[in-house]
Amino acid sequence: MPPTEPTPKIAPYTHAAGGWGALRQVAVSLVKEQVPGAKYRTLFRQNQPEGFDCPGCAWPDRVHTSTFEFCENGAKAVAAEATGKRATPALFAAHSVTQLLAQSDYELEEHGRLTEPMVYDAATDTYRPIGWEAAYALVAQHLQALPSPDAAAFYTSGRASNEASFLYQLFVRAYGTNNFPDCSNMCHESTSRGLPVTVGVGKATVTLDDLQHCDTLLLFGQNPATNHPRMLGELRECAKRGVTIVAINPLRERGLERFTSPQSPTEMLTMGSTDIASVFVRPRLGGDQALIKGVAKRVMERDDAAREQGAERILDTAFIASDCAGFDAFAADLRAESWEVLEQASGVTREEIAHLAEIYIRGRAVVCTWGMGLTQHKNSVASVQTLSNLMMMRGNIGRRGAGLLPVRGHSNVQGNRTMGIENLPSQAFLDRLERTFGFHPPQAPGLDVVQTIEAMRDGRVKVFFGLGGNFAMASPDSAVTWEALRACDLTVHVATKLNRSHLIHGRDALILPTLGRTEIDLQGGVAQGVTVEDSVCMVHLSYGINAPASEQLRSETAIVAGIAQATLGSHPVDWQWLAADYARIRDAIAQALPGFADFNARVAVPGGFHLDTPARERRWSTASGKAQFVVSPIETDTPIARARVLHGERLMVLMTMRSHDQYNTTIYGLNDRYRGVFGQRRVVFVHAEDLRMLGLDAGEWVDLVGVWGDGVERRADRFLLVAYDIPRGCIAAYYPETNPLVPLGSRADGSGTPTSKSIPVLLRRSA
Ligand SMILES: Nc1nc2c(c(=O)[nH]1)N[C@H]1C(S)=C(S)[C@@H](COP(=O)(O)OP(=O)(O)OC[C@H]3O[C@@H](n4cnc5c(=O)[nH]c(N)nc54)[C@H](O)[C@@H]3O)O[C@H]1N2
Ligand SMILES: Nc1nc2c(c(=O)[nH]1)N[C@H]1C(S)=C(S)[C@@H](COP(=O)(O)OP(=O)(O)OC[C@H]3O[C@@H](n4cnc5c(=O)[nH]c(N)nc54)[C@H](O)[C@@H]3O)O[C@H]1N2
Ligand SMILES: [Mo]
Repeated sequence: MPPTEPTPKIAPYTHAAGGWGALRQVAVSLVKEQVPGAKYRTLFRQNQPEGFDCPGCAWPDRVHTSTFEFCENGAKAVAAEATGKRATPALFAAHSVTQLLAQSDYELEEHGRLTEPMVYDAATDTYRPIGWEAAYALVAQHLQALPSPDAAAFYTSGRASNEASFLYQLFVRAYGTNNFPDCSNMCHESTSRGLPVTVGVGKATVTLDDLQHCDTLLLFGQNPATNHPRMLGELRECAKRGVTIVAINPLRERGLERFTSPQSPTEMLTMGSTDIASVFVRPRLGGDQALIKGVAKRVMERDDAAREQGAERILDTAFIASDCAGFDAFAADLRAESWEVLEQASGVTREEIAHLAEIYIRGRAVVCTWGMGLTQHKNSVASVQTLSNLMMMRGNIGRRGAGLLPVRGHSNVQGNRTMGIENLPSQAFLDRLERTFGFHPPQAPGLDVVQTIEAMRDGRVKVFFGLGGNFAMASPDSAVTWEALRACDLTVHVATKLNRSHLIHGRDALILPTLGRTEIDLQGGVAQGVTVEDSVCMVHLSYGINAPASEQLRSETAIVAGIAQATLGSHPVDWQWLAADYARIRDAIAQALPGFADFNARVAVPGGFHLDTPARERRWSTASGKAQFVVSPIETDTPIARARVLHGERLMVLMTMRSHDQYNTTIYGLNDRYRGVFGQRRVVFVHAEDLRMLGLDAGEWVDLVGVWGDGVERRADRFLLVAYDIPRGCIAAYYPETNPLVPLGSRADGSGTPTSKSIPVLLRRSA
């Protein structure tokens, strides 16, 4: 049974984010997951020195946390992993794969933790148990039989530890391919491809310390109350300090308005709250590039005026002269850009843009953060680069209290990349692997997520291996993705819980159950810690504290080592020896990767260490050796613009986003409390005027019909219309229900990220 509230309803939420509502939800999820009493202490060891790193999100911790860092959604993530429910072989014996496929995604995960390795048996259409060694042998046999290593693809979701991911990439490269599709490709790739061009590193240039010293915070395209709740604590401190906080988001997200801190007894008792953002700027979907460019243009205009009047300059001319390249072309492009184009493309008036520019100019130390609202559009790389250019104009990078803060999703997605989970590895990285391990790594670029789907569909990739995640549900264009997975010779999933990806399988298929981060990982009788890297590049240790969900579980590191040994023998390293003590893997990492010297010693310090980001020290690892200004034209002939010509004002641009009760494809419940949605997920948020224009009423059911223009029919049926405060022409609905609408061919320029937040659709009244 899905976790329905008594009756589905839409009821605007009028309270602050956090507070008692959040606390009550923690109790609800502990009871629902049947978490055994002894494990409640799990919650209190989350993100504390000597506890485990929360598997929820990648928001950093303050080093000296003394009290329980409360977070409702972190607690839900922990409860989901510490659940008392089990998906044992009996479940698979009682249900064929076809029967399981008929269950909802919620029901699949609700079966609880996987307990034994399972192999697909076509004769009975069921999964049945298989021993670990036999499972490794089956993978090895398939990999060895492929015509080329490039006929296999190795997916990673962002929870794998540094140790597991390092060993994984070493194995895959020693096997012979760079085919590393990963969740980043669908997430912050526009950041990871965009920033290296401008500032030389695709990561944050700030630490939490900088948040304590900034005076202005610009938050782009992020919903922290739901997705990074611990960030609200920092925002609250900033607000109390008088920091000017601007939320740039088509939606007025509740957590950006007001927040009651569960850490604050006074606020909890007085039902008080802290106002967070003082200013809201609401671009239309995908309008950020034009908005940011407009702010930059206004900064130029103000500087031009200041120079003429002999007043104090607005630009940080010293920084631009000493550290930057390409400024003149950038400035010329800004001066030539038309305000009409910028207003039209951003959906924000010139006056509002000027107001935002004044806020930016007044800031002596500006930090800007961003999430998926900035990265999942066609022009996302340009948006990220224009944003970093705007920050460079006033020297807001590499200075205390100022800098760039892309807020990552999965708890170790950033560490995965650092470890080499990267389909486009740099030559320097490959050379270091070669020097350290004495084998010649593959040099050709590998496939990303979308390219992997295309290659499986076309028969060029025959083995799909997933280290975590839910590829079938998280990927775009579900019909094509499913067809692609089903065309494989072998699909393998290392997972904690059952999900649909395990049921959309190849001819042979394996489910390999693994330890979660909250669980004690014993190797040779010794508890192992793993390391992770958060959004501000702090690397620290994480120790599980719960007993494993089943005695048969193996760690991801052990599973990778087992498969590597079965496939390659002890080449180029003794896999089992490395995996027997994770400190050995960290020694190998220290040898192979820059920045990790003395890894074991440095990570033993509580709180861990900060991984050097050169831009923070104003060292620029760019092609020019300088912080690079980039000219980004505003594109007007886009697929959406063409669809608008065809469909007029009836064309709606859809963003797919997270509700409060989900972790990506894992659905915890059916409420989206802060947006006033209860007991249901198939809702679509539309502006009241657009409803009137379309002749539709709130409360009616509609089908969403894709109009990407490639002749393929894409639709998602039966969504409840909700009148909502959202810019005209823009609509919103939840992921992953809407993934069938995301066209495989609709990708961000320069990063290949599926454009999950700008999908052209029409609304049709359901039959
Ligand atoms: N509880 C919980 N925590 C999570 C996750 C989860 O599912 N549940 N997922 C994790 C992962 S992998 C990630 S990547 C992060 C995601 O965290 P977010 O980046 O917050 O993800 P979304 O829910 O996709 O929300 C995107 C936000 O961007 C806004 N937005 C959409 N389009 C635009 C636009 O064109 N411009 C602007 N300026 N804003 C826009 C939306 O209104 C929304 O507020 O959270 C991580 N943490
Ligand atoms: N339309 C649309 N699509 C999107 C997005 C969007 O905003 N809109 N967002 C994109 C983003 S930002 C991301 S990051 C991707 C997410 O894509 P994924 O990372 O592939 O998806 P998740 O839902 O996070 O994966 C959940 C599964 O991971 C497994 N799991 C959980 N913990 C562990 C663990 O410790 N080890 C292992 N091995 N397995 C574990 C469980 O079996 C669980 O079912 O989706 C992307 N897809
Ligand atoms: Mo993500």
